[in-house]
Amino acid sequence: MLGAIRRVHQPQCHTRAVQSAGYDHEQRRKPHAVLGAKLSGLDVPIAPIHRIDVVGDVHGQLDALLGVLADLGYEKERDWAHPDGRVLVFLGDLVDRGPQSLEVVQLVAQLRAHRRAHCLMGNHEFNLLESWVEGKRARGSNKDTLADIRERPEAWEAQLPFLAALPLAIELPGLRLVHACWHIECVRLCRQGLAPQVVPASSTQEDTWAWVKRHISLESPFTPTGRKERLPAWGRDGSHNTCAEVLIKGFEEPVDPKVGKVVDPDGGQWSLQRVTWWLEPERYGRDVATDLPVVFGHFWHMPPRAAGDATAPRHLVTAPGQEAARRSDAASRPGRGRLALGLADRFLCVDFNGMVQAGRAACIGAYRWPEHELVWNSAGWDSP
Ligand SMILES: [Mn+2]
Repeated sequence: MLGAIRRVHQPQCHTRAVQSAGYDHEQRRKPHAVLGAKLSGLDVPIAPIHRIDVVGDVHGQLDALLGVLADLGYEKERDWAHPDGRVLVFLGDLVDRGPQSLEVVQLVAQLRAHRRAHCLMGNHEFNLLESWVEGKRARGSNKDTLADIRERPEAWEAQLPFLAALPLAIELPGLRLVHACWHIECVRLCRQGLAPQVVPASSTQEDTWAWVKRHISLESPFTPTGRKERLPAWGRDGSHNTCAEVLIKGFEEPVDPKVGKVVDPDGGQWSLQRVTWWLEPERYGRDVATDLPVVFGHFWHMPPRAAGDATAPRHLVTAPGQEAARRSDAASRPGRGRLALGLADRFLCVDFNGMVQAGRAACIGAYRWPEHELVWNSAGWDSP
């Protein structure tokens, strides 16, 4: 009975809404066409005892990650405990591009097991699981990691349950965390398929790790063995463009014909580019909530030079031939720093991999909450 209801209701309602959310080709330029349903704010009071550090895309850069963890005050010799009981939240994209994807995954999985961290799913984990477990054609960005999986299968297999269980979203009272895009209608649609695990408060002594866990609002779309069975396949060819993918990949649109193509960090050239959803409220209207800060990664850019430069800027799209300008811009940025944010800084992208794309060192960013502060580290490189 229940199964029959699901089969009749869910796919139809989802397909219509998802198509209008910009998934099919006619609608691709109009992601704002969705009827937004504004999330009601959570009314749980902020407990000042709970303090977190949100870490952006790591992409296999273990040294820069260790640098930023030390800058944030986590103590390696004490099993990565923080003296103030702080907890880390990783925004996903632990793997690919950098030299030590497996070691980064092992460290974050260990941090999670020891209740020092939570971790969301990024598009690189999502795509990796699709190729590794489901046999989907590998993307260029995953190829090195897939080769490493073939070389070190046992070590990677041991991390599969961790990777397959990465959740999609965390909603703390006063803060939203997601890998790429907080799109209200897609979050709502995901909720219908991916009910959050309800974890009641254990006691008044609830620690910060348990408190954050209780606010995971969307769980992983994968089964524990890495199969994508918890979401129906949407999109024209049935293989892509789910609401979950909007949260971890955002939207894309055709590149301006005057620019032609854009170059990605793996050297691939694309005629579609990422939409900077947080900068275009006129296009998104009700689907981008401005009532609470959103911290996300995915849209690699540069660390700020000064206060006022901190709200996520336009995504760094590199057209062929712009590499020299990008390098000189990167050279003028501090490679390591700490910066207090302003009240107007509501959309915060902590993916500073624009530095590595411009030929400088890797740079891992973090957002401290509730201090409302940015911290970043480029593994031994301080200033220009
Ligand atoms: Mn990403």
